[in-house]
Amino acid sequence: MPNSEIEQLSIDTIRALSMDAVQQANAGHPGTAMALAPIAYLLYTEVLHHNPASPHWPDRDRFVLSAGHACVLQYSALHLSGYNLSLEELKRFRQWQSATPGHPERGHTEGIEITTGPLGQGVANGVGMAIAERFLAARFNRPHHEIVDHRVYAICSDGDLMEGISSEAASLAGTNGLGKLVYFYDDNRISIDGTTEISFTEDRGARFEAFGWHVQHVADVNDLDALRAAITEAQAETRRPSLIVVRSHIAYPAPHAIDTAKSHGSPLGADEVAATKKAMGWDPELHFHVPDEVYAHMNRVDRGNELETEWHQRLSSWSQSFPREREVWDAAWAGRIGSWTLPEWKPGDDLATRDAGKAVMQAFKDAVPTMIGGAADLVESTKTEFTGAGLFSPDWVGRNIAFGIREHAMGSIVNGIAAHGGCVKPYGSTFLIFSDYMRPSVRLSALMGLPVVWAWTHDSVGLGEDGPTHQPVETYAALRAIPNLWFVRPADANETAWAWKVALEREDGPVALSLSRQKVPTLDRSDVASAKGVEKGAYTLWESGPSPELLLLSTGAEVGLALEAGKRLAGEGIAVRVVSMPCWELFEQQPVDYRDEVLPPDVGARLSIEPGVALGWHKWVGDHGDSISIEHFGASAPGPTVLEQFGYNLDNVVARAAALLERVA
Ligand SMILES: Cc1ncc(C[n+]2csc(CCOP(=O)(O)OP(=O)(O)O)c2C)c(N)n1
Repeated sequence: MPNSEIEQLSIDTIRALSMDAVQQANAGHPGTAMALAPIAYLLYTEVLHHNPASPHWPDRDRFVLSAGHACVLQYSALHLSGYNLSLEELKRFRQWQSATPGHPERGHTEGIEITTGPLGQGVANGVGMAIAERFLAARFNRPHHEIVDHRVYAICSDGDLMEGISSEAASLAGTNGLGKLVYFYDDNRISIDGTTEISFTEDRGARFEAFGWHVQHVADVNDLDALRAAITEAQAETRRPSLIVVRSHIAYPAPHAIDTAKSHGSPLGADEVAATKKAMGWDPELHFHVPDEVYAHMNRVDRGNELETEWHQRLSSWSQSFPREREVWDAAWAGRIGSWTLPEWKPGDDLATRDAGKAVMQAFKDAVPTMIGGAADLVESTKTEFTGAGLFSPDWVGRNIAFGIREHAMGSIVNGIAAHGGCVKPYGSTFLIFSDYMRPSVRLSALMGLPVVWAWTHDSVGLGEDGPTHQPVETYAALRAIPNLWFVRPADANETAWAWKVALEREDGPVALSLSRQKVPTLDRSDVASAKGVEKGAYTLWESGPSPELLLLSTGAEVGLALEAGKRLAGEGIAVRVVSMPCWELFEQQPVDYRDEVLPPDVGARLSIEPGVALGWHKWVGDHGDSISIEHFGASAPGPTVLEQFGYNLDNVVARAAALLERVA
């Protein structure tokens, strides 16, 4: 059946708005938005269970535009379906402080679920959302009480499927049978450098079938009935994720720009916009024009209110039957942590901070019953799991996700879980060195301000025999360079408990924990300050007396060494202070009085002790200070040997401190 007049007019309105917005901005990506207008039309008017008047309603369907460059498509659909996104904002596409930035940004534009743009990310984010949906459904639904039941739709492009992260995520989605996923793959065979024949030739559908997906093909994106039929089938398939491969022609129906790579990322030009409007039967003089009947046809506020009201009725009947569960539900959606008791360790309980981390996780496990996460096939080593809480699998919905060896997708999946809501503090874990494999997702977690935890272990050359490929050296500096990421390197077991507390309580961004493979001494808190100091990012751990002349600054496993050196130096009559600095970012947020109290400005003799590059330490040790650092890659040998050889031993710290004092005095 041909599309009805109003359907076609609505689709063409999306196309016209997309062309006009890009033309006005003189920047953006018109081609894909124009071509995919029929999918956006169907999603926003017929398919999505959403409420434009209430974009955060928990049981809404989620939509992810993984091909974030085509965001003008989504902005047009949001506007037309009644979200709080005005035509004025479309006219200000890509302008300073507009609600229509160059790629979709979570928290910036109502109706945008997640920040996309780095290709491939959205594919994995959606997998995270589907994991969250399934977990929450298993946790809260009861027979005849389905309060969690929604789908995750996404649009992805050639670039998304070329990026390896999408294969990682799709493989995991297939393994877990995430049947609530419905992805559209825009098979337009064009990317920036031209035809995809030069770079991307395998059978994508077959690849997804091999991943365990249910794959369908639609020969023409403009055939609404074919799209509808495929969507209905995808929805009916509950045991496998669905991919709908849709053939489209970029920039359709522009007479000259169609099927050209140029239309991917450049405005069509005024003449081509006019020619396209003519081809659609539109007046080329009209810009940002929305026919009244299109507003009337596409607005979904009433329908959305109905859907949401109906869900609230289900929720309240469930709440009456299960009042205790309702409390858990409310805490989960508010991101609230229940009360828990921090484990405490005594001097002599020497253990690796990764082992302390494991104990801490069991201590707060019940305080965050909807916290889920896992490691990239390293639970044996990272020790990050909720013991007894089961595995997340097609047959059993436990709290421990086996991400497999897929760090990049793990990062984005965790971001997707957090963006979904309801699963408090999702986490991902691997060796610190492999944070490099997750860096794009970690950066996005910081950009979005997502409350996630990155738990990284084996956090220095002290890991030993695995050698330089596994030994982080530049990694602390690289992570500290990411804005809005808190990087916490606790000194001992008790600091680890406080570090986890900080991580659980942060609401507006990610916290990275850096934990040791090797045992570290548990500091005697009757002799040194309380580990609560972690909450301030840095604190005076110990000092020989008032008015120090020398500051020893350290993090993580090396704090014990700094303390020993401090005591030796004090024995030699030097007024020394040892400062534990587990989290620079938190310390930077403290009032200047506190910072000056911990690091008195008039003390120039400051020595930092951390087994990584000195980059960044200048900020704390100042012009006169010094750093015991590692400015080269590590080496394969037992950990104590490597540390010893690189200067992390008592004699060297004492000698370097003495030399520094002599120079500065
Ligand atoms: C990780 C990443 N690498 C590169 C880019 C830059 N980039 C944006 S769109 C694009 C090509 C996209 O081609 P395709 O995915 O087929 O999108 P279409 O042309 O169909 O819109 C590239 C390379 C990006 N956004 N993300």
